[in-house]
Amino acid sequence: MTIKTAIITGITGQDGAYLAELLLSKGYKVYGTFRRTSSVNFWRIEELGIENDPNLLLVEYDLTDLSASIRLLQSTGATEVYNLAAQSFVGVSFEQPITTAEITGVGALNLLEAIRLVNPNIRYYQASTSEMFGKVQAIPQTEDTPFYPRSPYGVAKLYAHWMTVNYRESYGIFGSSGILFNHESPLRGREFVTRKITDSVAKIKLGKLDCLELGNLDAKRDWGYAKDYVEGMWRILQADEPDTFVLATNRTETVRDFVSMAFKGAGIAVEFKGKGEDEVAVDTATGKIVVRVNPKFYRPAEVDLLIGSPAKAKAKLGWEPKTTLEQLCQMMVEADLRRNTEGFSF
Ligand code: NDP
Ligand code: GDR
Repeated sequence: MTIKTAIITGITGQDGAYLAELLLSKGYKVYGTFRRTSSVNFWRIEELGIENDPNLLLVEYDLTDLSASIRLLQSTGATEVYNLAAQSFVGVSFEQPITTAEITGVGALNLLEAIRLVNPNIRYYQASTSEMFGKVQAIPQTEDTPFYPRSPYGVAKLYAHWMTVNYRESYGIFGSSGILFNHESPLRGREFVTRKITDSVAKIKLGKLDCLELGNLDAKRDWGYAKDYVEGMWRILQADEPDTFVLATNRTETVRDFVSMAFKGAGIAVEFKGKGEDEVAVDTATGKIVVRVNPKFYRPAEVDLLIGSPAKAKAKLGWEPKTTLEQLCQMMVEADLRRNTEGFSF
């Protein structure tokens, strides 16, 4: 039996770590790419216990370099490429729109060009996003819903998405796109709202923080569990034909709802009072304010409501999410309580 070889760009990120764990469990040889920085951080693959797996090879690589992309494909002989690398934080994309375009948009094109030049039989997965729907044109969003991105990140991802479709149609490359709605986990970066909330709730519970500051509490998101979603990525590349698939839970909740759920998970009941910038959440047992709104976390343009239909993925790939939002939130709160108790938290 020949061993399958895959490249995962962005191994230091949330999805890269979970996907590597999945592919290793399926017997793949995995090349995981990381960027050269003054202090590379492998805490996620270490937390999953896969950092010393002999089938996981770590390769230095930057998505913005076409020649590096070509050499990456030549030197590894991979037959599947999962392009997860990106400047993925929507808020930062307003401050660094050009960097975001170069990494998140043109970076994907570098890989597609490298595939075209080195081995057009490579299967390519593009990490597309519900942020491409932005100002939503239909509820729920499906593969046929028109796009209307609301951030430089969303626009850059839409470019990469259409390039994937274009390389499929122009050159017959097996380029598939997963339009994934928000997916979270204990490995989520702390700049994203769910993990910011669960980490802060843990610190408040342990007396290490008084109050959590957030931006827009009304934003509604369709939140799933990252480990369920990387299984969907793999299925997308095992399909008979390249295609585009939405992965989502078909349930939407506000940021405010997630805050209440996280405090409940830590045994604290909260009540929201006031409106707009004056809204706060109060611990009903102590009367203390534990959440405030800080407008510095507002975005110049917001995505108000996301809810996706995974019907096509279910019908064609047999994929559906397995983890409820309550289970996901509890898992994240418990992981952050443990880390903050042990005095270690990334
Ligand atoms: P993360 O932000 O956790 O990880 C992004 C990864 O990309 C990191 O490993 C990062 O490396 C790497 N990276 C950034 N810039 C470059 C570069 N120039 N060259 C090479 N690597 C780079 O994202 P997630 O794991 O959450 O998401 C994975 C992908 O899926 C991303 O493309 C994201 O945009 C997309 N996506 C995510 C969703 C989600 O809800 N999580 C939903 C839909 C799409 P470093 O550690 O050095 O910064
Ligand atoms: P998002 O995720 O922008 O949907 O992108 P994020 O968790 O950053 O924001 C979700 C919503 O919460 C609101 N919000 C806050 N967000 C952050 N980060 N910090 C806050 O303090 C805060 N307060 C309120 C935001 O305004 C927003 O409405 C994520 C990323 O993983 C993308 O890469 C991915 O493509 C999409 O999910 C799907």
